[in-house]
Amino acid sequence: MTIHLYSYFRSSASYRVRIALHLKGQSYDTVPVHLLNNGGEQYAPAFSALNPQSLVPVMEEEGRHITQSLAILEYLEERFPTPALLPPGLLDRAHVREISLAPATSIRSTICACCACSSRSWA
Ligand SMILES: N[C@@H](CCC(=O)N[C@@H](CS)C(=O)NCC(=O)O)C(=O)O
Repeated sequence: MTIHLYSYFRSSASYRVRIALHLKGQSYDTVPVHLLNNGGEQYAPAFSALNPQSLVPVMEEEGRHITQSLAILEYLEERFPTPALLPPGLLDRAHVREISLAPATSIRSTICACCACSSRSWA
């Protein structure tokens, strides 16, 4: 089963998903979405049809698409339980979520330093 990851090389939201895929030993194809070229390829109709928020990452498996990096990470954790990303202890898992939720709770990343995000103020 091939996983496709729509991704931009400088996107922190994308590279957390790339890290998880590598940790879980899952191969995937990268579909590059350049956030600056051509006015931002994330706004191209074909990509906006996949993700109306016009944000990377988007992960595709079996023709279905998942947006939002944290949702993708949770999916990968349940789909490929071994090796686990989350520690076994209940409180330890809560602490991991404390850290991982913070940058992902807004629709757009508030900490990403990629050239598209850093040129904007999200307020
Ligand atoms: N909360 C989202 C944040 C996604 C996000 O902000 N992606 C940025 C790159 S890191 C993006 O696609 N920016 C394009 C734009 O703002 O036009 C997630 O965790 O997936």
